[in-house]
Amino acid sequence: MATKTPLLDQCPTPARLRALRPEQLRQVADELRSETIDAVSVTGGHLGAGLGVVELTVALHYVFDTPADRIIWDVGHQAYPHKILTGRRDRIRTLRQGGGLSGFTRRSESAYDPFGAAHSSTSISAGLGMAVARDLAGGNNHVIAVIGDGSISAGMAYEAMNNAGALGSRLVVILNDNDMSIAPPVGAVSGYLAKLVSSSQYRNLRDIGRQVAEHLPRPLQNAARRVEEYARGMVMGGTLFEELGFYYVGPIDGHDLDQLVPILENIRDEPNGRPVLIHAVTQKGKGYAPAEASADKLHAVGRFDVVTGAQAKAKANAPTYTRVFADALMKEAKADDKVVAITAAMPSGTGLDLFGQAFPTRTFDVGIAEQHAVTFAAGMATEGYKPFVAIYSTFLQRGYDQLVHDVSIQNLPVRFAMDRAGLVGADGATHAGAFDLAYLCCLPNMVVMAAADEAELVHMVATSVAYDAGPIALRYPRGEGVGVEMPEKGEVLPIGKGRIVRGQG
Ligand SMILES: Cc1ncc(C[n+]2csc(CCOP(=O)(O)OP(=O)(O)O)c2C)c(N)n1
Repeated sequence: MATKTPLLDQCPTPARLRALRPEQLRQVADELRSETIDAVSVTGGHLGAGLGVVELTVALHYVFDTPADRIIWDVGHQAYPHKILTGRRDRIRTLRQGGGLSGFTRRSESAYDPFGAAHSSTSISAGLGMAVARDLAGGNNHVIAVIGDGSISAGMAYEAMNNAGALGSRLVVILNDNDMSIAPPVGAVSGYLAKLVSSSQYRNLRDIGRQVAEHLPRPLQNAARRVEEYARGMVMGGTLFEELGFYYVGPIDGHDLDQLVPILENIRDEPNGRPVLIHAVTQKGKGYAPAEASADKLHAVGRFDVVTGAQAKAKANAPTYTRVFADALMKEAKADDKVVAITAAMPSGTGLDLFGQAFPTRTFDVGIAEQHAVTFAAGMATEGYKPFVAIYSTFLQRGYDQLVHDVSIQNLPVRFAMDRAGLVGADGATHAGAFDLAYLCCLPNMVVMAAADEAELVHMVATSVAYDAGPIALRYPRGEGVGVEMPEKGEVLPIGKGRIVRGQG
């Protein structure tokens, strides 16, 4: 363990955390942050997101009665500090190792993980289900969903908010707005959130409301709330979230425990609950200089040196399949101006960051919106374009009816580039590209190709550019190729012809 953590040592469970005085929480957060950095330096994994929610994690477990109160972390990649605080500190250096802790939340791992995650944008739906179940059973616990500004770009989040507003069940949504997805966030909602945050006049008036709330005894806090509502009405009119039926609180500083704790207490003690959305502004990678300085805020890392932030990188013997795909597609796109590329918030993971530099007007990052990505591609295909939808095999599952109904049944020539096909290692079962062969091969009109090596991948990219008769998918694994000699140019392969390869002995 790198640094001394005297207060964190006293908090093996949230119950012990709740015995501390509020003024001790700042130190707990600092210790929790350094413990998170130290653990991830040993295991690798998601770092930036967890560092951004350290204060939120402390405040939530301090104010709410977990695990009876449910905290649902969207995606779950930011939950390492939560794991440290909820009885798993002794195993935190087994994160993402065989037999160790999952890199995401998992129900079987802890009572403090009420919902398993890894694919994004499920938290509000799951939380609403829990809230409604509580109401039916006559319970009175709280349900809190924490969702990032990237993950709130997905359709599912809006389906859930739309329903929550109509049902009026008591549910707390915390929008963790760090102005980052893995890459910078895209789209109109991201612009809208930035506008909310930058409205400083609004913030000043809200601060008045907050100060009043802090200094008055409980019954008078309604007056404080009226100040807040007045402020909101005067400056912004209703926010999008209010139009959806939520009580909107924010933007607040998600690293300021003196602000977070009283606001969460106010919401906890609100007798006539309804859906509430707290807009917390945070900084991804907060408190660790190498993370704050890096372009992706160290979203995901290998093992690293805590002092320098330098990551241990194994020497590559061959280019990655992702890189080979991107290079091959760029070559094809130079020769054919109908080739366009689509990613759902994964430009670097799919290699489309490179494609985007070469062909910015022919590259579309649609946000975390796989369903939309597939149908958007289908629309482009109807107009004679050759869309390549580059999505990890596991995330394409999100767009399955779009694959069936919009692409396959209409026999539209959409090209699916499925990265991370097969097992993916440390991310575990939720990220394994295990099902694409089963879910694609059963569809009408669908051609499915699997590259045996990186040279074959180049030929398959060329084949899919040339193939206009219907949908076509190519799958390739995570990581490096096998080191075969690379062709100068991709060749169009005959469809329906395979190769039998036998191993020795
Ligand atoms: C359905 C789905 N698509 C893509 C991903 C890959 N992914 C993991 S985290 C992430 C970014 C999430 O951004 P945000 O919610 O803002 O959280 P932050 O990492 O910024 O805290 C993405 C795209 C995913 N987990 N699930």
